[in-house]
Amino acid sequence: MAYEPEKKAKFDHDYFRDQFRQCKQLNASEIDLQNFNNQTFKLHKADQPTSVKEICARRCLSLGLKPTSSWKVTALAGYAGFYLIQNSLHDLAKWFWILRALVDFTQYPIKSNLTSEAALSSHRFPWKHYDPHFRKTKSSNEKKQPIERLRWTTLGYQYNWETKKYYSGHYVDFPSDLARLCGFYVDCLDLDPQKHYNPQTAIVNFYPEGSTLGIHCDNLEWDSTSPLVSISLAHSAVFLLGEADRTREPIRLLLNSGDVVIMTNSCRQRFHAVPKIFITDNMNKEDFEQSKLEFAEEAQEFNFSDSENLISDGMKRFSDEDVEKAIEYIRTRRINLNVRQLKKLNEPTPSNCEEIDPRLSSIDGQIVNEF
Ligand SMILES: O=C(O)CCC(=O)C(=O)O
Repeated sequence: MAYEPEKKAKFDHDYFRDQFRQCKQLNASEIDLQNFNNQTFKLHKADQPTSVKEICARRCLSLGLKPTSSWKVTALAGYAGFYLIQNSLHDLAKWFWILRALVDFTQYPIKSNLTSEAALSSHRFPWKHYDPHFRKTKSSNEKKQPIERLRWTTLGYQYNWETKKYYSGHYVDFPSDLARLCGFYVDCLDLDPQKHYNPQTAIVNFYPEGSTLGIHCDNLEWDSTSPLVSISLAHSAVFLLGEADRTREPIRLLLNSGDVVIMTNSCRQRFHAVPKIFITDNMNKEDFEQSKLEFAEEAQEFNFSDSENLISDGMKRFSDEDVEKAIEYIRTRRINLNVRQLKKLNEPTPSNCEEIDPRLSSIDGQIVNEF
């Protein structure tokens, strides 16, 4: 990804930046969030509905998905290669991916904005060290816990935000369940007729209320035409999608929990950004219990054994404590799983993928336990 927020624009007027600043000021109580996307949909909705393959309901549910017939897929006229998929994930699947992001996708050796700071155990295993009640019992100017300062982690090939390079020497296995889910979406929309889709890297973005993601385009992967699959979880965000330059106003969309965006081919060259997080979804304990019940009822109909169902099986490894902590953590946060393919299937690692990241390898020393 290439960030250029502060770079002086090479054109007369930066319409993207104007819209970014406007959206940053939006106030949830003054706007109609339910109808936020209507104007964009009216102006740009493609004439032809995007077709989604009909896949048997059992296969969908095995991945925590609703039948494809109930998905709402929007393609926008004038924005080829952009798709918004709504109503595809079961509520329990949203919880599963939130827990997976927090419990599993934050752990060393996965790199994050925290691991560059120090070899402290609390920075490398911020979830384990997270105490959701910590701030309530200490004075309000107490320092934030590491997990509260976490902004991104990387899966698969590790990306260095300073050198803007991927490093093969820091490869962490890409989660196969996430690859399966993304592959399923790509297949359902028939975006990979040659069956080359193979995600190898992801950035997990953690957005506290008030945070933003600057204007950028995702074109640093060697294969920058393959579908990029982006899954929104917990609270909502305004997503701006512009052109390959910034001379026209971007369109704006509200992304809610469970919404999936796919950007493929030329759409990968478009500038985009997240200027605003809205606190919208009340994901609490009752909501969690309810989604567990509903999912179990549906799964029972199909007589799954646990190992046949990604969600029922996967949920087993999260403790009650993980769930309690996650509820507290996402009270004011959004999470985004941003999955990419780095290189074409069976291609060797490109020569411009450096072996070792000097900045990260220098901190790969012994872990210091803070507590
Ligand atoms: O959070 C989002 O929805 C978008 C994230 C994104 O654009 C990125 O990670 O490159």
